Amino acid sequence: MTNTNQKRTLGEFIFDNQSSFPYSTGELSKLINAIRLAAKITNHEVNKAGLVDILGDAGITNVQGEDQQKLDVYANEKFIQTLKQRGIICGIASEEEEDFIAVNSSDGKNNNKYVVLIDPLDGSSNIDVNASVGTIFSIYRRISPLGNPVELKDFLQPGKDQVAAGYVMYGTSTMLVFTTGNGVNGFTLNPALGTFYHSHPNMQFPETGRIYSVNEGNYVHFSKGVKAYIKYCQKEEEDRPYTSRYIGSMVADFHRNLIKGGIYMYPRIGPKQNGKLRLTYECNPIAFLTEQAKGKATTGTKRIMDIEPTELHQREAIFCGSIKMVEKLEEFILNED
Ligand code: AHM
Ligand code: MG
Repeated sequence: MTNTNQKRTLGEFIFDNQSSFPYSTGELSKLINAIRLAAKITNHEVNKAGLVDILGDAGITNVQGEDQQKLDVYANEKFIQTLKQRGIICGIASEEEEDFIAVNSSDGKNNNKYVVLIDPLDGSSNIDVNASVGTIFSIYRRISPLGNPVELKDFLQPGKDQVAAGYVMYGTSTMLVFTTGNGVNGFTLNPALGTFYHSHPNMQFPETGRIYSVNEGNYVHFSKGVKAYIKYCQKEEEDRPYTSRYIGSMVADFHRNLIKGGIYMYPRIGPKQNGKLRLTYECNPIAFLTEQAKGKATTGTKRIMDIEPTELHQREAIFCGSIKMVEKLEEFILNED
């Protein structure tokens, strides 16, 4: 067994790397620290979910018209509260809230420069069956002037302007994986000590892989190119058929593919529909991590991080993962008749 004492803690990693964080004034470090704290609080609740009355439907519907689970509500509150209280952000937007939340100081002004967009508990249909769920976050510098109230445009920046992004996976182990634009690093929580250790340095997608992850129940709605690519994955030829693996929890599906090599797909479901996943809360942070891990993230025809968001809860199709697999999929989409 590896001695965790030999590994750096997340706190040590942040301290050692502070100078390589964009603009390095220490605020981004504090922000990552606040996410670490909220992750630990949420993790504690997720871990004992089967024992207490927190499973199931909270009886409220969120802005997407979906039932909110009690743990969704809990995680949403904890992340917002923790980030607000630390005095390091000027605003936060959550997948579970209709509008962004402005964070003001007591004088009504806010000189903090960062905004956070967060999906507090993604994959919530997995909660009641004790499968992995995750938190996804994305951090930008505000573009409105310091001291002024935060504005919608601060949250609607293209993914390429992110300064940091990451996820927490509440799985067999709890992990925090993030990037500040200098590669992707993963930290595993030692639950006995309550400390994250640097278990996965410099995570990178294998150039290619043998796993494809998609909800094939939606097959009938996919475009011809996507259908043809799925048939290609299933064909007995060279190193195929590939293996189909789909948990229905983006963080868990993405994390597995990052380690083993693979492609995650949530295509458009019908010609008039966008995908299911939200550009700002899910696609952009995952795309930033993908590119930092030497993979590729696209809508099929366009780089995810080049899209200019027009609304907070906008949905997009996404294909991400090992570069060669994503490029092959793009070929099928380009050549569909
Ligand atoms: P959620 O934000 O409502 O939890 O939905 C997002 C989740 C992703 O984690 C997952 O990849 C996808 O929805 C699964 O959707 P589906 O059940 O349609 O395959
Ligand atoms: Mg989600």
